[in-house]
Amino acid sequence: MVLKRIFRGVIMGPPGSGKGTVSGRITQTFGLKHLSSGDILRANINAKTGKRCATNLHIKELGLLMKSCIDQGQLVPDDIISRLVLAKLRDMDHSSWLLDGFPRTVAQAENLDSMCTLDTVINLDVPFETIKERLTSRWVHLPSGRVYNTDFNPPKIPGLDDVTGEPLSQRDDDTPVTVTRRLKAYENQTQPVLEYYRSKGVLTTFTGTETNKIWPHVHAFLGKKIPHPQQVSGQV
Ligand code: G5P
Ligand code: MG
Repeated sequence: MVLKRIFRGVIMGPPGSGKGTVSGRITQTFGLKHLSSGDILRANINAKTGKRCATNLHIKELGLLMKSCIDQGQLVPDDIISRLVLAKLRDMDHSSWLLDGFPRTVAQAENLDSMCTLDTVINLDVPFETIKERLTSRWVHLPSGRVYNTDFNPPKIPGLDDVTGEPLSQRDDDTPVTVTRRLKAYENQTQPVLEYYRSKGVLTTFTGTETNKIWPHVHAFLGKKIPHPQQVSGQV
């Protein structure tokens, strides 16, 4: 019997560096589960702010708090995001996974350390100027998190998701002012996390301006860590 090895990975990088795009390729190639903290937050906001019942007022307020942080380009408080993400990871205990967008502060990294040991942390290092151009032409399918770009990877039919045919939308936090704030938050709060993982010896950085040029290097790197998709347990 072949023993399936559980793989634990994190993908980091500034907003718009291609974490979602590269994660999609990694999960397809290597059969890992993908968990994006931004997608979890947006799903929670949709669910919570939609509730009208008075007894759920605190839930609605929590949704509004998360939305207001995201819309202003600020990080959601550590305790809220850690609780949401760690709960999802507990449900995926027997799966191999790739975590995208978490941790974003040293406190979040310490919370993650308290529940698992990471095999690798991939850091996408893309210049801020490149990122600003990309985000204004990004379109997303909110229910699935699938990402498009009118220049780089346009949908087959303009404005519609390739898989479901549902309409695409633009994220409220992709305006130039909010993107600048998100990049500032990344510099101040998330860059120290890179140092945290570098000192633990698990960080590998991939530098470039084009995902198609970065991807072969990520692919080769992970290929050595995860030789065959069937050896990885991606099932829940
Ligand atoms: P998110 O949702 O985690 P960000 O800001 O970290 O958001 P984002 O914007 O989702 O990151 P990405 O995933 O790194 O970007 O990039 P992507 O979507 O794959 O690519 C961006 C665009 O570029 C797409 O249109 C893609 O098609 C295109 N593209 C990719 N490669 C290329 C290329 O080579 N060329 C070109 N031309 N285009 C390309 O977090 C959102 C908010 O949630 C909160 C925060 O408020 C955050 O701001 N949040 C947290 N708060 C606290 N702690 C946490 N851990 C939190 N996580 C989320
Ligand atoms: Mg993303």
